[in-house]
Amino acid sequence: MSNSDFGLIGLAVMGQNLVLNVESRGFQVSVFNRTTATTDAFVAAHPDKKLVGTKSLEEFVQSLASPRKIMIMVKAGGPVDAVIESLIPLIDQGDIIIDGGNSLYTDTERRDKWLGDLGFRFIGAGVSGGEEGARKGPAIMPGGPASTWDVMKPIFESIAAKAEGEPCVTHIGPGGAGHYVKMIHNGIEYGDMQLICEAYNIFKAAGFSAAELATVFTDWNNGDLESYLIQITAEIFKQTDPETGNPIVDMVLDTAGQKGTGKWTIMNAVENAVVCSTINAAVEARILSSMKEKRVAASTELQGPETTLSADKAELVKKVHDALYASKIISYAQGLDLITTMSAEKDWNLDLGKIAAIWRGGCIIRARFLNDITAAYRTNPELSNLMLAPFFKDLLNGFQQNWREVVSMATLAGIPVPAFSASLGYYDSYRSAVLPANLLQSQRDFFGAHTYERTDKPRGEFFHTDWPEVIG
Ligand code: NBP
Repeated sequence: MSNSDFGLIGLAVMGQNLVLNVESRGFQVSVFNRTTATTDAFVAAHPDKKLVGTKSLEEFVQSLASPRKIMIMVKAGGPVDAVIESLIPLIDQGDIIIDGGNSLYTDTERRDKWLGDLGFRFIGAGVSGGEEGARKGPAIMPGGPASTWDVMKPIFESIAAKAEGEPCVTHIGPGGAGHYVKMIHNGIEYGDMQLICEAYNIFKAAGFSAAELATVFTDWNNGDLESYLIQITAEIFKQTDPETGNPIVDMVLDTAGQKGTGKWTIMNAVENAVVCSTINAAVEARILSSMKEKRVAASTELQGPETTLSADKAELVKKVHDALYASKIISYAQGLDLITTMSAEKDWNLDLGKIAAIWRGGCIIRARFLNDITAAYRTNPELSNLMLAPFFKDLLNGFQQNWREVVSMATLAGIPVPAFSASLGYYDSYRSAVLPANLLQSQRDFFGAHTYERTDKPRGEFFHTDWPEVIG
């Protein structure tokens, strides 16, 4: 039987759910997994579906209609190369391989060239939405040749989430652009999660119960902060641990894991001289959280302030709302700035309006305010920084006072707010016509004769001072 419309390799959580999604749109799907017992169990569990289970890659490839459309959904890194190497002798010129995992975009660029040189077609597609998104409609960020995207478009558009009637998938750009944008999506996700955790930590210090927290987050989800992450946070606060009867969140150990996309985002930001301080704070907060034993030991050695947090609860909710929303705008402004910079660097010609639009549904960072981000970039595709779009500028100007009060209040009470304060630091630096870098440049000239420009001379003219010698 060689008539399946689509084939998928890698039947773990994401693969299985994507297969069921594709099948539910009327396509016949062939499946293969390295451990064939998984394939057997999966196909047996869905006897009424148009699935073709295969036990070898040869059988899998033979079961697909031409040109073959093969999606790889295995662990990122070496396994993707291993699967591609095994496929190469079996497939024909013009067949399409799609890597749907969280691959590093530079790996995708390498594979794009490798497969392109051999006459095959390759798409590196970021898929976001976790298990539920994969099953019901993820956001998909495909990169590769536009002509290959045209072939894949009907399937991708049918399986993607829909937002405001538009599918949450678009051709992002050539080569590794799709996986690159997925990486930034994940970096932004890190920022969003950390900002929510800092809001929670302030409320906890102010004596909010889990039930009160559930109410706050439910209310926020009914307002301008509406988003998947705020929604699931409200649900988390409602859950009780069956063993102890305590809120489940109080029973979860405060050490966070990470798989690497946040770190990759930060490394790329530094390489491109773009500030992503909110995401950086989020990555570092996870690192610090993982040092549980060291933190416990230091907690009895290093002193904090005497002050504790006392505030009117309703007033605090309003102030933290403003601090969270303002910091979130900064985080997106930084992530989108990085995309803009890389787009120019790589000549990708990325459309930020389209990218923001596909993040409105299916993915983990889906949020009401992505409608406003989409509108901002559709109105002005050349926007230099999201903070300066009229809608967001007005919000920031309105939020900034409460934002400062929250950062000060938390700092005085010894509650760590690294992402709130990093965001505020970026905001204040960006809006400063004058920064103290005049002193910094003087220091550089002092010890290294690095020269400086003068305030009273045209830019581009460089000066040096003969500084006094310092002994000792
Ligand atoms: P995993 O990332 O846990 O990978 C498991 C799959 O990879 C299994 O099918 C396994 O086969 C296969 N595999 C491995 Br491991 N090494 C292999 C090899 N050398 N050759 C062939 N197959 C190999 O699965 P996942 O969580 O479904 O994620 C798949 C991709 O999607 C990853 O890149 C992930 O980062 C990305 N992603 C995941 C999520 C999520 O929420 N989980 C969300 C978005 C994106 P086996 O059964 O024989 O061991």
